Amino acid sequence: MTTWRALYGFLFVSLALTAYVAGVALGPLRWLFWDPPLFRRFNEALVWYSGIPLVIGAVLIGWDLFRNVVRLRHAKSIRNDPPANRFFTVALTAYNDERSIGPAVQDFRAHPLVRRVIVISNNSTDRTMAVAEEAGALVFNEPRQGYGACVHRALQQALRFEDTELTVLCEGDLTFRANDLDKFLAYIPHADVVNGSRIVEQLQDRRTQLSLFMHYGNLFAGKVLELKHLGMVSLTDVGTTYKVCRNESLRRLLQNLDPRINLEFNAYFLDTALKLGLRILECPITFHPRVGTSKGGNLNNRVATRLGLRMLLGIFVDWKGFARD
Ligand SMILES: Nc1nc2c(ncn2[C@@H]2O[C@H](COP(=O)(O)OP(=O)(O)O)[C@@H](O)[C@H]2O)c(=O)[nH]1
Ligand SMILES: [Mg+2]
Repeated sequence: MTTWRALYGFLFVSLALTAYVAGVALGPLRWLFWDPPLFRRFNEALVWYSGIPLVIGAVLIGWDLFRNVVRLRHAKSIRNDPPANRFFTVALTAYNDERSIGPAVQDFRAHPLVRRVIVISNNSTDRTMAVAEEAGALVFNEPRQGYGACVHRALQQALRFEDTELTVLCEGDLTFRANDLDKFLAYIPHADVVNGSRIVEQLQDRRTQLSLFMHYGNLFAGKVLELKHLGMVSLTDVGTTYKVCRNESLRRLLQNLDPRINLEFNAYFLDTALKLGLRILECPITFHPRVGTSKGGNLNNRVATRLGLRMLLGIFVDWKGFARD
């Protein structure tokens, strides 16, 4: 069930608070410099009428909380279904990542529960494919350019192996490490997809891509997505690639995912899975400095802001608008 009322209620509350704070901030300016009567009336109206969206928002949030979420919480249960087969197929995305892909493949291959590592290169023009192969990975090229196309192909390719039930999706840029697979394994009995969260202070290296802005931006977007699926999930991050999926659930999910959605793909993946009623559970993971240059949303705060706004648009409205051929 999608809790649209709570989501839009939050939008109304945000609008109200913005108007209220702007109104209060204008007060001293008026007092100090300039106070024509019309401007004064506008300023007072801004503060006074900000109460309207505030009430509308509170009613909408309350409606979902007390009518729908209460019902969901009553029907709640803990799933405890350990997979019969605990081995992983690991799929790593790579785009001109020749500096990191070798050690990334070796790191995952060294984990005792990893059956194989596959690398999906996305038209890399450097030695990514050769290095991955030398490190012992099965290597594929995805010709459709873009992070979404690369991730979609990685999941599709991993599902072809029938000797594993668990698919790991990760990036080959050394920001994520194989060590965390043990944490994922502890969580998987309770979920269809265990999604890594990088937004855990104690598990971030000092020099990661996550600036203060990106840290709180991801947390904010995670909470907004949670508002859309109240009572079903707890989220603190929308941008991690690193996740473990049960193959039976992933098969169903993948049919509903459009590979043309690009850098917004992770938030889109979570939103779509939740709409299908899949159980998503977050697991704290360690996050390390990137080796090689970022080509994604973590390049700088400006790029991250644009990506964040697009993710919010996808959550509030729809993802279809972001599909690019
Ligand atoms: N941005 C981007 N990433 C791609 C593409 N194709 C594959 N990828 C891979 O997707 C992952 C995310 O990109 P990355 O540069 O690490 O972005 P960041 O995690 O935001 O710094 C990496 O493993 C890339 O190699 C593409 O066309 N664009
Ligand atoms: Mg990365």
